[in-house]
Parts: sequence; structure tokens; C-alpha cells
Amino acid sequence: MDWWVSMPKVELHAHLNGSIRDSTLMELARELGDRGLAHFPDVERVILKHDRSLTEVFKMFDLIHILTTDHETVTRITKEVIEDFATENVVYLELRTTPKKNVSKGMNKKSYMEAVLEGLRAVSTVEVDICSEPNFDCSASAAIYARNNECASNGTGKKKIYVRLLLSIDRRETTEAAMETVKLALEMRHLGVVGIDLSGNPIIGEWLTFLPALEFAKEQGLLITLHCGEVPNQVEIHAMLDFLPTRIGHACCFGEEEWAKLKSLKIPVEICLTSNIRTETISSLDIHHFVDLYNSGHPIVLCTDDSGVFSTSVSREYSLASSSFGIQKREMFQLARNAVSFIFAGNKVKQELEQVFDFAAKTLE
Ligand code: 6MZ
Repeated sequence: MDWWVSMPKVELHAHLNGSIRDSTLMELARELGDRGLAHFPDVERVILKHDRSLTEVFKMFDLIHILTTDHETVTRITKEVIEDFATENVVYLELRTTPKKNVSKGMNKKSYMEAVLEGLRAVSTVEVDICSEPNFDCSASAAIYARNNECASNGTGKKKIYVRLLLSIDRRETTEAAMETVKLALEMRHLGVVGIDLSGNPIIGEWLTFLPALEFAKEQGLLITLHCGEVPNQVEIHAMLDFLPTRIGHACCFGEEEWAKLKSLKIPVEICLTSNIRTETISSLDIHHFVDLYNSGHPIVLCTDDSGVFSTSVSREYSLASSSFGIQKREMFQLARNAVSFIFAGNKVKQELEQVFDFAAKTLE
């Protein structure tokens, strides 16, 4: 595993509330239990159950959201999630989350996002770059990877991680609520918000409900990634591809026509192997679409989806792909590096990341 951890990686599909440490979830559940608001053993059983169908996963999210309702907790989980990704040498993270309202806690979508930003600022184990583009300094960035490795080995100084945010629209939301999220994203662009994600239980909601907000987001220059084809819904898959999102996530239930369309459009796919297997959206890795997309040179990026809920990490996903599909480390490194082209941050960050990978290529064998 060490090699996979040492390798610089780019994570483009990680949901904040799906990436919480089990230990934190248990602590939050225990507190709720102590206050008589939940029966701790029941909650514990749900948290520690690791094989979940897609339907159960969404029930799990409802439970997690009960545990993470206040601003302080949102700040805490954001901080921990970034620290965890940085620890395994994720050098660029696009973290997505659904801005939430919670009247009883005085929370609205904006204050939820402010709590997330507070979490970014609270990280102390690693330097977090949330919006460096205007002050691009190529020479200074040349040694990020060197510094990362040095820090890992001698405990001095700080590693650096670029973090950009995607605001998620939940498929349970109305057109108005989706529009509110897009407007908030536009308001927070200078704070590192780069795009919009459409996610949530794929059997709920209609594409046309979200389309006006997504079109508005696109017109305003936000980049868009869609959860696409998590369940067999060919009409929706076609409508989503016709929308020309910048990336899509999953693509599990595509038929021949949909593959042909996706490939001709060259839309990058965020692949989440463990998530797909755990939720049984793909029955086994032998038949996972990773293989066909990889062999045909289609743009793909390996991601965790929900590292907490599925007990995985980006390093583990790379190691799993390598061992399952017989791909050598050198090629896996190239796969990680290719992901730099699909990030939603601008060219300056891309150039900096290229240098990180250049440096790592010379030192990692
Ligand atoms: C679809 C998913 C998901 O936004 O509260 N989410 N949506 N498919 C998936 N694959 C299994 N995994 C996570 O993070 C949790 C939310 O992300 C979406 C769901 O809407 C879930 O409630 P945030 O930070």
C-alpha cells in the first residue's frame, strides 16, 4: 500500500458527508445517544455495517445528516476530511457537498457553506490552497511534491493540498432550491467554488426539475458534473449526455448506444470501483466498465465517492484497479496524472500539478 499512498493523486468525486471518519461518526452518535436523541447501539450497528445496497446507502446518508446538523460539526468534518485526503498524498481535491437548511440550528445554505469554509481554514496539518490562481507563482510551486515528501519523512514544514468545492444539488430538491444552490455557488466563486454536482438517490426526482438551474449554472461559467446512469434510466442518460456536462460520475447502467454517445463526446468519467461494488450497481469488477473505458483511451479518473461509507481511500482504489485489472504502477501513475486535465480549477493550478507529477515521476520507482 505504501507506494499507492506515496503517489500523488487527484480526487474529483468525494462527497463530504460520505467521507467522514467512522470514529467521528461514532463519537457524534454517542453524543446523540447521551442526550437521549438516539439509541446508540442501533446507530452503531448501522455505522459499522459495510455492505449496503444503493437504497440502504441513502438511508445511511439520512442518518449521517442527523449526526452532522450543526455548523460546528460541519466545520469539524470538513477539516478532518481534508486532513485525511492530504495524509494519503491527494494533491488536488474537489470536495462536493449539498448546502443544507436546518431551521432548528439556524442553518441556511449559505451558513452551511460558511461552516465548510471555516473547516478549510481550520486545517493545520497541511497548507490548504483554496484559491491561488491570481497569485500564480510557478517557481514557488515547483517543489510542492518535494516538500510533501520531505515533510512526510522528517515531520517538518507543511504539505500542500489544493481544495476546490462543488455544490451539490440533491435530487430531492425543487427547481427553486436547485437555483438557490447555483446562485450560492456563483456568490462563492472567489472562495474556491468551481462547479455544481447533481447527486442524490437516482430513483428520485426528474431531470427536467434540475435542468433550468443547471443551464443557468452553465451560462454563468460554472462547470458541471452529473451522477449519470447509476440506475438504468436510458431517457435520463441521453438527456444528461445531450446537456454536455464537463464530467459525469459512475456511468454504471449504460447500454451500447449510451457508450457510443459518451465516447464520441469524450466526457470524462469519475469511476468509483468500491462504491459500485458495495452498492451492487456493478455485480463484479470483472465486468466493470473501467476496463473498456481504459482500453479505449476514454478519459477516466479513479475516485472514492464516499470513503467513509465504503471504507476506502484513493490509494486503495488505485491499488485495487492495479491488482484487479493487471495494470502496472507506471500506467497507474499516468492514469492519476491524466486526471489533472479534468479538474475544474484553471490552467495555473493544472500547470502546478503537472510539476508535482513531474517531480514525483523522477523520485517514485
Ligand atoms: C448519488 C450520492 C452518492 O452532500 O451531504 N451522494 N448521490 N450516488 C452516490 N453514490 C453511492 N454518494 C453520496 O454528502 C452526502 C450526499 O451526497 C450524495 C447524496 O445526496 C448524499 O446525501 P453531502 O456532503
